[in-house]
Parts: sequence; structure tokens; C-alpha cells
Amino acid sequence: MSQAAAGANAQPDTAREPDAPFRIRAARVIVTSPGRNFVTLKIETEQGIHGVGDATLNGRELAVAAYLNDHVIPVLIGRDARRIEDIWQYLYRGAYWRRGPVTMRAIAAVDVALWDLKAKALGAPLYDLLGGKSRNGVMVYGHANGADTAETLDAVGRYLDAGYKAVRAQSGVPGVKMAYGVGRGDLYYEPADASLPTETLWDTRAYMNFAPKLFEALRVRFGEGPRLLHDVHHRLTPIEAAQLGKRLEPYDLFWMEDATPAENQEAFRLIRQHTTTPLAVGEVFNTIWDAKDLIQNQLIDYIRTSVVGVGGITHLRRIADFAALWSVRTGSHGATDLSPVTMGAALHFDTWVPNFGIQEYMRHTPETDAVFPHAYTFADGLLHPGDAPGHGVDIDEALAAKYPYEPRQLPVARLTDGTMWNW
Ligand code: CS2
Ligand code: MG
Repeated sequence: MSQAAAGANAQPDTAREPDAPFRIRAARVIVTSPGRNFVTLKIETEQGIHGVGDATLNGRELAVAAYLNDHVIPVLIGRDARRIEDIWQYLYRGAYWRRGPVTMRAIAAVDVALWDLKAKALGAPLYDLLGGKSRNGVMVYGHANGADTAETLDAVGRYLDAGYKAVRAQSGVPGVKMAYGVGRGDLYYEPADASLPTETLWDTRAYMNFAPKLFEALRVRFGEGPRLLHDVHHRLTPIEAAQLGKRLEPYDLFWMEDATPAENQEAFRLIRQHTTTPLAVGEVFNTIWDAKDLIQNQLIDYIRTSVVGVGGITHLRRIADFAALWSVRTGSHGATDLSPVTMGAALHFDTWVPNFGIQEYMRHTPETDAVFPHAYTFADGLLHPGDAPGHGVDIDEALAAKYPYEPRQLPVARLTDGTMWNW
């Protein structure tokens, strides 16, 4: 780069003098829609080794693709792929406008691709680079849902029959049009369903009266054995969340998730004062700063930050280590909008992380699985990352090219009087 192009006061970039084999030769963004949209970053070294990272942000996919193409890939070329930490710091601190879901997903894609690449170069599964196995398998929870209580109970039964040790239960609520979490079809719940946001309705009172009855019915039918989870999806005020947590206590939930929008971390203090139902939060968090007060004040029990949401393994590891000090365990987000690449990386992370709690697992469609060949397998309610070098997930670019991007957005929610609410 010429002095003029670099700026008059430019210093030599010390991170750009790598040994040739590990130089990043190329990086490219692959957008594909095998049933839903995914954004994938592939990084290649001079040596010919490649790593793969996920950058999917549901409903905002092309914003991250543009961030990567315009602002990240140009500064990656020529760097030493082994310097994962330095590249992370460069992309995080080097972005004056730091944090946020777009930036942090772009950083995550780079970070996960570099961990994949390094582990492949060393011929080791990624969990071995993190510190090795802490457990024999990763307990996951599946998503059971139905239009009403009877359908939801049947859906939970099918997951238990399939060997799941933990199941999240969501149900249609009488009087509520399109309640959160009620899918179409059995295994493949997908909320991003249209090119313009679908309008749904929300009725807090109807939901608050219904939810405890659903869990009572679940315990009557399935007994005390199964771990049951529930996602409130940011719909309640703090005092409503406190009330719901209290009403759910007799049914021994594994967790109540996203009871209120957590941009106000202080709200959880109020919820915590009133209920012992375990609390989980964090799928929309981007960095440790979103979770710091919740964790150090012991206001939550599970932190749901994911590899793709918080800038990759490098930063998720910091959050998990911090959480461990306060007995907060991990419970990473794992909806279908997190690609198989994120799932593979998450499973290596989960296999290592000492304060593991649970991993969310929504199955991808067969089309998605074919585009992303992967080493992970499911057996007896546990996922196993496999022992392939790296994170064990690749992308079939020729197949990916057959599924062009399709505009899709997440729904919005309004209260019954028309007021905008949190979806
Ligand atoms: C949900 C997600 O998995 C969960 O817990 O909250 O389904 C969420 O709605 C989607 O990931 C949004 O893209
Ligand atoms: Mg959720």
C-alpha cells in the first residue's frame, strides 16, 4: 500500500509479516439459502488449508455480508492466520464503532474460521486446542411446540421418545394469534417466514394465565423426570416475569428464558427477588458487557450467548470463564438460524467448557445438512462433536450455489390494542 493510501502518519503493520505458509491468501463470503439463509466465511492460507465460520444474522443477513466484504476481508488478506487473538483484537478494538450484532457476527465468522483452520493445521479436533474434553457428550434440548396443550404434550412426548433428556415446550395460547414458538411442522420451527415482517398479536394476561397450566399438564403426563424449559421471548415486564416465575415454581423448570428484554440488566434483580425458577438470558447479547451485571450480581443461572453472537470462541470463552466465578453455567443459543458451522464450533466449545449447562439444538433441514457436511452426531439426548480436525463442519460451495438468497424477515408483535411490543 502506498504511503498516500495508508495515510501520512502510517506505521508499519507488525501483524503483516507472517511466515508465508500461514499467510491468509483469500477470504470469501458465501450466501446460500438451503431452506433458510446462511452467511458463511471461508478463509484460505497460502498453504492451502481453509477454515469456515458462520456470520448469519437472521433477517439481516446481507448487512453482515457487506460488513465482511467491505470492511473485514480487505484487512485480513496477508495476515498470519495463526494470530487468532491479535486478529480478534484488531477487528474489535480497531472498529471505532465497536460492538453490535452486525460487527460481532462478522468478527465471529473470522474467529471461528481461524480456530478451525489452526486446529486443522495441527490435525486436532478443536476441543483439544481449548483444553480437551471435559465430558463425554453435550446435553441438548429440543423444541416441542403445538397449537394447543394437547398438541404440545404430544410433541414433548415425541422428543422424549427420541431420547432427549431436556425439552423446551411452547404452545399456542387461546386468544393469541401466532404465539411465539409455535412452528409449522414437527422438527423445523422457523420464525423468519416472509420478505416483510409478519404481524403477530400478543396478550400478556392470556399468556400468564395459560403458561402455568401447560406446565402442570406436562408434569401430570410425564412426571418429574424430564427437564422442561420455556422461552418467554422478551414479552413481560419485570413484575410480570416475577409473577410468572413464581407460578411456575411447582413445575420445576430447568429454566425460564428471556423473561424481559435484558437491555435493562437491573430488571433481573426484581425478578430474582421473587422467584427461584432458574433464569436464562443472552441470545441477543453481543459481548461480555451485555452480561456483566447479570453475572456478577448472580441475577441469572444460565448465560445463552453463542459462538456466532459474541465474536466467536475467543470472546465466548471469556464470558464463560467470568460466569464460572459466579456459578453461572452456559446454555448457548442454537436455533436453526445458527448454521451447522456454529453448531459444530459450539459443540467443541461445550465439550471443553467446565461450567457447561446445556446446548439448544434445533435440527436443520436435510437441504441445509447437505450444504454443510458435518462430523457431529446425535445419540441418546447428547450431541457429539466428532474427532475430525477443526470444528468438523465444511461447506459444499457447488451445492450452496444452487440455493440463492431469499429475503426473509422475523415477525413483529403488537398488543391487542395495536401498540407495538417486543416480538
Ligand atoms: C429463540 C430463537 O431459540 C430460541 O430460544 O429465541 O428461536 C429466536 O427467536 C431466533 O433465533 C430468532 O432468529
Ligand atoms: Mg430464545
